[in-house]
Amino acid sequence: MKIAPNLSPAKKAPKFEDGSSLRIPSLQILNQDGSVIAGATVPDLSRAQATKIYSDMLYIRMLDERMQSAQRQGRLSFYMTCTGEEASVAGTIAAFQPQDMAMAQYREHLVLRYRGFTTAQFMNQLFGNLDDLGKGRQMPVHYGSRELNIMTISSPLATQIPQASGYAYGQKLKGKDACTLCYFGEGAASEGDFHAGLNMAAVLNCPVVFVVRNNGYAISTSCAEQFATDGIAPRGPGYGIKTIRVDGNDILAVYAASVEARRIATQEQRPVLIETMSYRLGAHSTSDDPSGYRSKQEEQIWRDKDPIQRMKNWLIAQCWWTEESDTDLQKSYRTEILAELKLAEQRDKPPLGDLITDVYKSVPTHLLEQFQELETHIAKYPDHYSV
Ligand SMILES: Cc1ncc(C[n+]2csc(CCOP(=O)(O)OP(=O)(O)O)c2C)c(N)n1
Repeated sequence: MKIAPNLSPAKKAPKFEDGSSLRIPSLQILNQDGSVIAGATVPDLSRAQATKIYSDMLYIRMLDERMQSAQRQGRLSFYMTCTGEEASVAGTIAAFQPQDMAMAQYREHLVLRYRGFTTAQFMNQLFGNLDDLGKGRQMPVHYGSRELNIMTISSPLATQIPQASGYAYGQKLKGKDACTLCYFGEGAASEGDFHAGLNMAAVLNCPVVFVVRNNGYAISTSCAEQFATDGIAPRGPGYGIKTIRVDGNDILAVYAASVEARRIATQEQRPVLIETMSYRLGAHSTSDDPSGYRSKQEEQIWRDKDPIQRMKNWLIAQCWWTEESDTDLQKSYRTEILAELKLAEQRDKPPLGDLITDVYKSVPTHLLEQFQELETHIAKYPDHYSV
């Protein structure tokens, strides 16, 4: 829906708007103890789907713990965790359909898990081995799966945003019951691509749902240093985009908003912006140390709002889950992850020649020359290379 500029004369003295009157509240349904807030509407969620969502959140927490340790042990070069933000990712992806395209930033591996990416597939990518779908050409955590409709991660911030608008425009032209789900952090929303992508989606009425995970920091830069407004949500209406802000640690609030967002995108054929308010409990990546830019007290405040604990409390209150089933599941996930980790790190690396294939139909001369130089270099310093 387009709104024409209001040209009616303002009769009073000049009045400037700075957006301070537009403060968007956060939808919340669950209290931390798992009880439902008085008057809140609980979304329709079956026991099977609720326990699947919860199990996947738990799995990613376990995976992140194990892989963070593996990196510290020197077995893995790099890793990024989703810790603290699991509900923001699980509650959104669960409301979408397998035919919907998902484009993520890098902290949303729960999307892959939810759609069926296996532990072996995670490990093969992380170790860049022969069975990695990306043939070992990407840094760890740059997953992707054509089969699961998940676009491969690329680290330059916000590039996926205009791509998502364009992809959704294609879905619109094809008239499919499908939309695009696009994730990014609040830091990425400072990139020009954010503005280009959202404006394009609004003007062309693209069926795309943008999910901005507001986790408080862009590496060491806090929200207070990133923007002068009330977060990212107020920007949505500026583009004519239906927007909602949710408590990102509240699985029911995230899910309820996402179900409606998908309905708007596919049935009304227009974009939606969801801002999930959460906190990155871990470091930005294994190369970061948050003790240099934030306090332990601040972290503790958010640890007390843990999204996994909150959902567990709700599941137990529903009589859908027990502490015993929780302990058993954690144990089986740990065993599976460790076993696959050991297999993946021992698997051979892809052939070096894979480096220059796939992008062009036939390998161009300049790449061939670079590859030959590389081979000569490796032959000269064989001890430096394990390939
Ligand atoms: C274009 C670009 N600029 C800078 C970086 C370096 N960089 C990587 S992650 C990051 C912070 C992103 O923060 P946010 O979008 O809030 O996501 P979060 O990591 O908090 O999930 C920066 C600045 C980059 N990858 N790409």
